[in-house]
Amino acid sequence: EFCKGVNGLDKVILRESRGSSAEVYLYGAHVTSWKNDHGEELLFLSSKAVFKPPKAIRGGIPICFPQFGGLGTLDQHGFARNRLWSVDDDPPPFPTNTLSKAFVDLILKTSEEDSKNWPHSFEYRLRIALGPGGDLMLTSRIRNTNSEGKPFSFTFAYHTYFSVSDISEVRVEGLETLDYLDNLQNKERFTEQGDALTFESEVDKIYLSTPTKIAIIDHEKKRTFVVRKDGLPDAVVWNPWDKKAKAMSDFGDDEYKHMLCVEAAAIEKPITLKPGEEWKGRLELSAVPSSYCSGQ
Ligand code: TA6
Repeated sequence: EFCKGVNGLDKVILRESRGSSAEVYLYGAHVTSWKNDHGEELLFLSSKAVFKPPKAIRGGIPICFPQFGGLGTLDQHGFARNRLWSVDDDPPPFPTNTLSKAFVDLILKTSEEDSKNWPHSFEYRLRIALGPGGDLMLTSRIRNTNSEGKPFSFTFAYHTYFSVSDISEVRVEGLETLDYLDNLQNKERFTEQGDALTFESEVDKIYLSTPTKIAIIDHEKKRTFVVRKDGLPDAVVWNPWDKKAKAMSDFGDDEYKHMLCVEAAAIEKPITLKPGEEWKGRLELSAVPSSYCSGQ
């Protein structure tokens, strides 16, 4: 269902038959809400988020493309999250495993403006879908449409902000013992300790060669988010904590207590596409009762 969101920005609301829902702005193809069938909001969206281009919306699932972070010549996290996407009314057939009646297909193509900073032509098609059990599925297909034979490389992340009741009661399973680059220590490489991650201060780590499944356990809510990913070998874990939170104008001083970013990404090894080649990056989020999921 198409409607107007904050500041009159175009928004699509997806509703699944058993009651789960999601909302996505055409601005940035930005998912800003994902609710379970009890109407509980599962994503964090800052109360101070600015819905005003070209500022990225603070929260939900920003799309970081064609550059993650400040690693290259473009603005932080590239430009996809700062652009107006269009509805893709001629999508190529998506794999059947995105079976869903509640979905929207969006597309972003090269613009004159962006070609100045990123001289490549691409088509980025994104399908956002709600599965029968209320899972949220994002499928990105990025194709190199350069005519004069130039390959291009990019880094990528689904910069997902999960809503948690209390960050000090959250555990992350699936990243223990892995190597990571620590953004707080000059991106130096370290190895994670042997048990689940817990949080008591600012964290900004890029985990490398991560498993396809990561669990985020919210102890208080007895809820586990399960992140499943395909084509995305890395995972970023970020919480700004108090000092950085205060320094962000579009982020409440105390909001760090109620969010955690776990981002399915491709960063360490940029993805290179020859003309005509297409990359697919899939993210599937589910929220299950913890009693069911802990230890799995
Ligand atoms: O995902 C972690 C990170 O790269 C952090 O370093 C922090 O900059 C965060 O992204 C938010 O970036 P943004 O440009 O959205 O403020």
